[in-house]
Amino acid sequence: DKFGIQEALKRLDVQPENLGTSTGGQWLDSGGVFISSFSPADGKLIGKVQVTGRDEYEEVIAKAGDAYQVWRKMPAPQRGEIVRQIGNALREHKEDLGKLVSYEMGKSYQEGLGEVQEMIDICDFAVGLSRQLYGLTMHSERPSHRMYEQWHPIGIVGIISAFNFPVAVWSWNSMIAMVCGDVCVWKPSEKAPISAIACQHIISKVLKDNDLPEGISSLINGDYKVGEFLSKDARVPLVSATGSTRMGKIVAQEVAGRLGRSLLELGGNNAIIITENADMDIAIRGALFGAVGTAGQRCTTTRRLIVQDSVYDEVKNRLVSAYGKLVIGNPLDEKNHVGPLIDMDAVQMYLSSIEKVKAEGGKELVAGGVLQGEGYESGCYVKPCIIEAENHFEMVQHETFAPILYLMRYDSLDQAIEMQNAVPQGLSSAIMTLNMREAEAFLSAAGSDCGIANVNIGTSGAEIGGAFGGEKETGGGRESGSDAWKAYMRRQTNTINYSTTLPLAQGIKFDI
Ligand code: UN1
Repeated sequence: DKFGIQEALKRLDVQPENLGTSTGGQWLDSGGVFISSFSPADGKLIGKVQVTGRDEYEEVIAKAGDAYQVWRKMPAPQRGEIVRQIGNALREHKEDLGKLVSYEMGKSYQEGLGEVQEMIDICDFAVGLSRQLYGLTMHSERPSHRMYEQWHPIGIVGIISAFNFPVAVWSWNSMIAMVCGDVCVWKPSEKAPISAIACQHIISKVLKDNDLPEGISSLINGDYKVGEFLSKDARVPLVSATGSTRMGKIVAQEVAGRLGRSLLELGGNNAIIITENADMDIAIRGALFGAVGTAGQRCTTTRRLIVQDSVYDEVKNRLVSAYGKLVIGNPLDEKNHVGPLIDMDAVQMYLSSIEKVKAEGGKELVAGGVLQGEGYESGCYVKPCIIEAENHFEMVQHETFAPILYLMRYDSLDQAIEMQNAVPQGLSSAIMTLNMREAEAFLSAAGSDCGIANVNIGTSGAEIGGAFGGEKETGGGRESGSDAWKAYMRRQTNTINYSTTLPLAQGIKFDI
């Protein structure tokens, strides 16, 4: 146990076999089957987590409903105080949790720590927000009337998270929802359930230490069938789901079928435009981290590089040489840059995407392939690759969750922006340029159509303070910072008459 995983698991209260259902007060035994979580880093079993059954789900929802009665009446700044304590508990466990995330998901230890830092940051943000859930006041058209709006909690929020950010994206949702007065039910990815178990232990302790009712933050586990409990349940007014566009379309339809709300953060197909006016050092570094960071498994990963003709060869040569220096291996070993893919299915998708794009005419500049031999026993380590391709290729239009970077050329900036937008997804985008006209054109109404558009920064690695999410097949939802909190509340418009008569709006006369 060279990296101290067993010690970390112990400190995080993770057992070899874990119940998968928790109300935050108690763990429920469903008597059901267990999901095994294997590390893509070394192929070893990390632990098992029991799948939630219908009965335990019912108990979780009942407890959540009861807790909501209490939680919604607690002043928001007091709820913020609880979230502040959760942030501090996460600070105490930052190294252990970062290590577990790295080991279970396969991202580098640095990125694992970064993920826990995002959780801490969102807690701090939510604490401040708990005193800033502002509504507007309006001027009534009627004398001696006051009109204003207030934001109330919405109820039980279902959170379905993905394997690639197994804990941070949950925290964006749950910490904000909690200060808003909602109670949360979390279904983590069945590919990274142990990280969720560890978080649930941390959060349950804070809730218990404060004598709060169980049901404020619950955990359920299993595959899409357990996710369906949430999306089909009218007692869950909001379902926030992160994952593939395919999954999002199903969740959206199920939730819409009962006129619930969904908040979706789905696939990306993010591009960086590199113009002839780019600072090339920044452009290459940004593209490199964007494309190979987290082994290409971020929804913000850079998948397409759209490069101006006159600098195309320079970009190509510098990238090919940088890829040659990448060290691939165990994510917990800090000398490695790139870790494994999540599992063998992901490796198959990676391989078949490369085959398909080659069949469409793509040309490999840096060849892909699966690594074998010592240190690569899990079978999940692949080589980041670069393929010269065209934007309209079917595979280029598609999000493959792997380190495959498509390189394309452009002539005029208009053409580059058109290419950048000509995909079904709309999450993140970037332009590398020192030219103000180019940068502003890219950010204008006729520029990037994505939810995130950066200048001289890659497509990934957003800060929590902004609203995170994207357009088109990315699902339209916004999470995390700015006013994303509004999605977790219901708005109420209040008009109060303190006059001695009853004037009607629009001057309507109605006298008897
Ligand atoms: C995701 O991949 O689902 O902007 C989230 C980023 C991270 C979050 C990614 N802060 O890359």
